[in-house]
Amino acid sequence: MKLLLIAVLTGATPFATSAVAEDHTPSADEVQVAELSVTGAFIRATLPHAPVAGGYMTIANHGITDDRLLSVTAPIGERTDIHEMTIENDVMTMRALPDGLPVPAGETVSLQPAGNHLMIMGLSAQLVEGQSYDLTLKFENVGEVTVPFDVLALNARKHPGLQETDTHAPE
Ligand SMILES: [Cu+2]
Repeated sequence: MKLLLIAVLTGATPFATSAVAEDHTPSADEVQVAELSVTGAFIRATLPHAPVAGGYMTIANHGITDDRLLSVTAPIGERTDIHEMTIENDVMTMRALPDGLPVPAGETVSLQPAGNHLMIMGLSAQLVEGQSYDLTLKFENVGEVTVPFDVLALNARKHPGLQETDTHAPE
């Protein structure tokens, strides 16, 4: 597996024009922090004035220590919750995970549409496909890591750059 190490980015403003030309093609680059790796991070684009947006990614824990995603901060939202999706009486409901999201040793945890997800609330701007925002993830064990989230289409289901790991996934 190709590992691409990305240094933790510092304080990039969402709409700042960068002197350095950047490749904005969604790449699903892997971001590593200690034994954790985050891949396929994306946010769904929003309609104008939409108050919330969903964020998705895959977190793999290659270590021998259980970890936990405690909190997330986004530059374009007042607050970001970690939501769990459950089905109660045939109705899909979501609720914030008060103790964060467990990432057990040796396991891979996916946040995906119709499943657990990040919910960015109080959006300060419309999210447009092709943008990218740096979200800061705080883990109990490995600490903070900044991960670029590509803004994909309104109905995106997965990051196009993410490698297929399970071709037999049920639909
Ligand atoms: Cu939610």
